Amino acid sequence: MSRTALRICPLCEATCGLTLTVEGTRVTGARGDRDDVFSKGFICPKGASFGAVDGDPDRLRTPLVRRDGELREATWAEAFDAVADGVRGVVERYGANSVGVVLGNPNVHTVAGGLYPPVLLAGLGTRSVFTASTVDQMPKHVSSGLLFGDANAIPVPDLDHTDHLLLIGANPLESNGSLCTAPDFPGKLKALKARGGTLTVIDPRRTRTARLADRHIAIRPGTDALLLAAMAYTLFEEDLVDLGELAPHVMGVEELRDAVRDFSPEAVTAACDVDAPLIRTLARELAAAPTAAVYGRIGSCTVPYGTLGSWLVDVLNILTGNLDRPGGALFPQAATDRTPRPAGPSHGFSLGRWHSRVSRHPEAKGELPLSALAEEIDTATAEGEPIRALIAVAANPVLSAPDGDRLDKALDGLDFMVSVDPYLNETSRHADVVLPPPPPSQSAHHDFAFNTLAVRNQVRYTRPAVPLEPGRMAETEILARLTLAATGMHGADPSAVDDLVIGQTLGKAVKEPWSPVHGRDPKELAAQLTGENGPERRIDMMLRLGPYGDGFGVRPDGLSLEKLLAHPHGIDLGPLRSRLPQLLKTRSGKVELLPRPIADDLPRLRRSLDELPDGLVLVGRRHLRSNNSWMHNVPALTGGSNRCTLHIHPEDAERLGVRTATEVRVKGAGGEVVVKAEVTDGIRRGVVSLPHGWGHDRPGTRLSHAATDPGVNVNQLLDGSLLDPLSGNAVLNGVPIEIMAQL
Ligand SMILES: Nc1nc2c(c(=O)[nH]1)N[C@H]1C(S)=C(S)[C@@H](COP(=O)(O)OP(=O)(O)OC[C@H]3O[C@@H](n4cnc5c(=O)[nH]c(N)nc54)[C@H](O)[C@@H]3O)O[C@H]1N2
Ligand SMILES: Nc1nc2c(c(=O)[nH]1)N[C@H]1C(S)=C(S)[C@@H](COP(=O)(O)OP(=O)(O)OC[C@H]3O[C@@H](n4cnc5c(=O)[nH]c(N)nc54)[C@H](O)[C@@H]3O)O[C@H]1N2
Ligand code: SF4
Ligand SMILES: [Mo]
Repeated sequence: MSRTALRICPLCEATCGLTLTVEGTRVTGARGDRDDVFSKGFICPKGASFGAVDGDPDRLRTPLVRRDGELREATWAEAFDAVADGVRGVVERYGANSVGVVLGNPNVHTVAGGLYPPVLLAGLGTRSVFTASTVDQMPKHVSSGLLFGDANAIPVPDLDHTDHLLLIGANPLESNGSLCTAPDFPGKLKALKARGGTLTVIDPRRTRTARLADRHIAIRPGTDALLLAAMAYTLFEEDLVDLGELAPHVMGVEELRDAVRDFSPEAVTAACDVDAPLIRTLARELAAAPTAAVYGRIGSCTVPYGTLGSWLVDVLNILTGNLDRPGGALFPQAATDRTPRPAGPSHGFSLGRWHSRVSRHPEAKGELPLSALAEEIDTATAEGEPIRALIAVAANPVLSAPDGDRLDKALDGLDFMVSVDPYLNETSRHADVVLPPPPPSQSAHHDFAFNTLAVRNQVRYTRPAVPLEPGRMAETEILARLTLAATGMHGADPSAVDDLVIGQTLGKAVKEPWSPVHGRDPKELAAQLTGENGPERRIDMMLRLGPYGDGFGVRPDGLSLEKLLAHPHGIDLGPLRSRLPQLLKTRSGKVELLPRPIADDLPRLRRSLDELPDGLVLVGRRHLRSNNSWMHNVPALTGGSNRCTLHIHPEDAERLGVRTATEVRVKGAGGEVVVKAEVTDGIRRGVVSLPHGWGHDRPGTRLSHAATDPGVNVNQLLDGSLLDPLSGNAVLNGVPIEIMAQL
């Protein structure tokens, strides 16, 4: 007997609603949910393979604890005892900063990852915090923090309404979009063209997205900030600056004009390898379009000028009056966002409040660069203790962070390590305790992060599609118990964590004059919360306090968990709307167009004009049927064109004596790999490309299918020293390398 169940897909940022077919406790099929208010039936090959991903026989079923050097199956009680001993021992001997925490990408795809890590970090009080953000979008957080005073205020292109999209270093036809949650991104680009709009793609590779574009510009990697600065220059020079309704909310326009005066199209043309007249055309088109949006992603962030590039993306949106207006780039408003407070000056955004111990990298958003994790573990300094215990949640930094080999060794030297991970993989094999979450079908789902980045305001929640298997523990409970064990409260009831957060949040809300619950009794409010467990009560609280909430009875038509559960396909909250100046949290209460740290970093960009690189550089790529480091174990999603090969242009290949399927040795500052070449004119001359997340050939892992075609770890070519200085973000694109054909 089969039945169906709804489940929001957690496999990429598009958050499509799926209808699963369930037989017994097994997911045997998945199709797009046509009634989903947001995704309306869209599904991609990964979502269609949900059952295979969910039912992978290599997923761990019980905790593992290291005994006599070997990871062995253990009970949950034994595992948490070991965590409490391991972490508390290190805290007591060496202090809180000697416990490192690494939070990986899937935390933004789980309810547990949204709710518990903040409590864990606050309870531990460690500054040794590393996340996937610093190999990804930290430059965007920093530029938003500086421009708008809020690192999480990230404008998204209004894909459904814009007339002109300038897309930089993103390949949504493979990735399905990022920092822009849009189910059927490909369909939205086609619709843009069908309604007469234009699409320009800037990418050193002729990607599937580039092939859809009206214009593709194969820029030299790492030089987008120069190109964008030259566009800003052109807008000023040709008198095309028009802030429109934004004008009263923006300061620093004249200072900006001055700051970009060295970056004329003629000055940057050689560095970018883009003709100066074309740069002028790009600027004019942006200014002339009825509405337009500039959007940059991985290729614009993971480069030496990542923060400057991310800043310039929004600068162009602002100078052309496209920020915060329909058809331009807008700020979403999620249902679980905090209650909007009245507009006005706020505390602003600070950078570099402390520094990493070894290389003195500044913190950003409370995090240190993931690139520095290896040295923070393996290097002793006079300033303090190295990291001796590590808590890794949904993170595989051995494959995803720079200097993979060094990190692989460093993890072996830790006194204690715990991984919350469904797999025994390249990173978790080093752990002393592995705590496996259940497969996604057995977890509830809500997108805390991606709803703040979605092209339409909407809210959806799905309860587990399949009951928890006997012996399993929900990931919410795993993280609650881990938090208790690591912070000296081992053994307490996990709901204590939720009650603590609920008490604190309501206690604060009743004191805020703009809150719908101002002046009420937090205990009375807490007693009203519904839900089957702690995480659901917290979601109910967030919804009811939020911008669309029922305000605990003040707005009876407003949102609550109960109301959301009555709408299993979600609730549409309408198109994105203008939100300025309300959301600004800068000290001035305005958009600060030329913040000091940006102005201070511009001379570095200026100097890059004189440092034209010779030699080959490496960029990354993604494949539709893959996802970072953890989906190569699913047979249905591997093979075909989804392989770890080195893309190289025919002219470079010929010069180097390389042919398709030739083995080549690739050498970078951090190490080398040997990999098969794939000659293609889909990449520009002087640039080669390797995907990340491969290298599944290590002993002690349990990834039986991935090991049959392991690929190589591109991140062992990096040495961790190349960073965007403002954000600490790793440079993963435009990295100098050498290659030799293997004889
Ligand atoms: N060279 C290069 N390197 C890159 C990139 C690049 O473009 N080029 N991209 C970077 C980017 S953008 C990112 S986000 C990072 C991603 O790198 P990571 O943050 O390491 O994330 P993933 O590889 O997606 O998965 C990490 C781990 O989460 C586990 N996992 C899967 N599902 C769950 C779950 O439900 N719960 C838990 N607890 N664990 C789960 C997986 O088994 C895996 O071990 O890689 C970065 N590395
Ligand atoms: N199928 C699939 N989907 C995914 C993922 C996945 O691994 N697989 N990962 C998810 C994650 S964690 C993220 S962060 C998103 C990322 O989403 P996207 O940013 O869309 O990801 P990519 O496909 O890596 O696209 C980056 C593009 O930048 C180009 N590029 C490289 N260097 C430069 C440069 O210097 N300048 C310019 N202009 N372009 C450059 C690359 O050639 C590449 O085509 O995707 C998410 N979705
Ligand atoms: S596009 Fe992303 S969210 Fe949608 S089905 Fe595919 S993997 Fe899942
Ligand atoms: Mo990412």
